[in-house]
Amino acid sequence: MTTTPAAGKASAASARAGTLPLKAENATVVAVPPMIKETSVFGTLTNTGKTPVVLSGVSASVADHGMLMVTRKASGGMQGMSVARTLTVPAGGRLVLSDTGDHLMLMKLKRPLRVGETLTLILSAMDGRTFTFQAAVRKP
Ligand SMILES: [Cu+2]
Repeated sequence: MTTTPAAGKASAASARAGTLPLKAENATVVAVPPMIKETSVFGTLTNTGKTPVVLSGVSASVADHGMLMVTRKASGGMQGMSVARTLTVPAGGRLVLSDTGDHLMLMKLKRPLRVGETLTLILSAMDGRTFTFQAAVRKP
């Protein structure tokens, strides 16, 4: 008789979920003055896989937490950004992260960022897969 506890299977699958089929280009963390405790992350994500990658989170050791953001024109013509539960990188396609569109944010920075330093960021998907990439701190 073989039994496979569903919960155990799920957590093991999550631990072994692996790496998302993504590439990051021009990944940039916007340099902010030391008193500013949040910043944005821009760049281009390319999905080299055959299925969409649905991102559900971002993290970095320099920040308390990260957020996925979208920027949309509101009815008054002003641009407003809001938190998104997911961002999707289409199969074989790209997601451009910019100040006028989708982007990532790092919140409650634990220390000032230095222009020119490289930070490690981790994107995660609903299925537990992750993608670790480097982003340079640059002035906007
Ligand atoms: Cu933002």
